[in-house]
Amino acid sequence: MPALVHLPADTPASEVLAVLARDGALILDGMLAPWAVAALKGELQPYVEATPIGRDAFSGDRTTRTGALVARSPLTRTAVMDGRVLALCDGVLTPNCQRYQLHLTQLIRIMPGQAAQPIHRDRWAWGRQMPGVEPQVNTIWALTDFTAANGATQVVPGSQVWPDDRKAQAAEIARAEMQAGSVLIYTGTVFHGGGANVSDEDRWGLNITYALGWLRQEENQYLSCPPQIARTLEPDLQALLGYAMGNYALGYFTPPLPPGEGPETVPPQYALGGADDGTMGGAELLAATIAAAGRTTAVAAVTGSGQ
Ligand SMILES: O=C(O)CCC(=O)C(=O)O
Repeated sequence: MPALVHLPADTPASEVLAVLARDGALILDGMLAPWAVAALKGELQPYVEATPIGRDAFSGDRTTRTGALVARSPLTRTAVMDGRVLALCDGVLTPNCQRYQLHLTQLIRIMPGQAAQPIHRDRWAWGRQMPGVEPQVNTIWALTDFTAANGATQVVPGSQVWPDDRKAQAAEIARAEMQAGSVLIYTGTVFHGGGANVSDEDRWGLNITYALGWLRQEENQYLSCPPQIARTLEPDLQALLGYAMGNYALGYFTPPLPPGEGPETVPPQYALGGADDGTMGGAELLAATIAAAGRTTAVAAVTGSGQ
């Protein structure tokens, strides 16, 4: 059976990215101290206990999934904004977008008796398009120890280069066994799935994922963390939720007011009390768009195409 690489939490991002590029997944050990794990669990506990079990065989009939964690859990916000994880998002996602975004927050509790989840790719949420573009970076923060018995995530190292229809054999599947406070990092393209829980204890994993800024989010952050809550958060987190322009002219809105009573196109942060800067995304994004348009015009002049 293959094993996932374990690296210490303070490993430089460049080294972590090299393993992620090769294997599609790895574990960062010691990301949270025991007291921080206990505090996070305590904050999430009332919501987790009140969460009904999954709705279908894929989400798990002995699994609970608790969301809206940016709105509900201040300590989850710290995990979402963890600089060590964002450095990995910078490396994987920024080559293909101006801004990446929060895709999902979910406490996944796998309870005794849960069967193994089908092995899948998370990127299939968007269909089978965009081969060659990595759309997603995932984390699962272990809030209990993850063991082969209690449902440690199944991961197929190196499978990010497989065709969609290849089925992993048992001997190709690693288990993300790790201590509470460690974090499984994996891409949206690597094959993986929740593990079976054949123990008598719950497995708690805090799943926080990030995606290219021009894709639809799995957890609708504008509804899970609406403006009245988002306005209390720090600006970088607001932007990660989606309360910022994703690119030039991507993500503006118009306050639905009677004629003449409000501005027309404004950036999302206007809904949080921010200023309307009078642009469609700021000078930097405008300059990038004009430069790209210039390149396109030059190519068209040479090739005679309109592309
Ligand atoms: O909880 C896990 O270990 C993985 C869950 C998963 O892959 C999913 O729900 O899509």
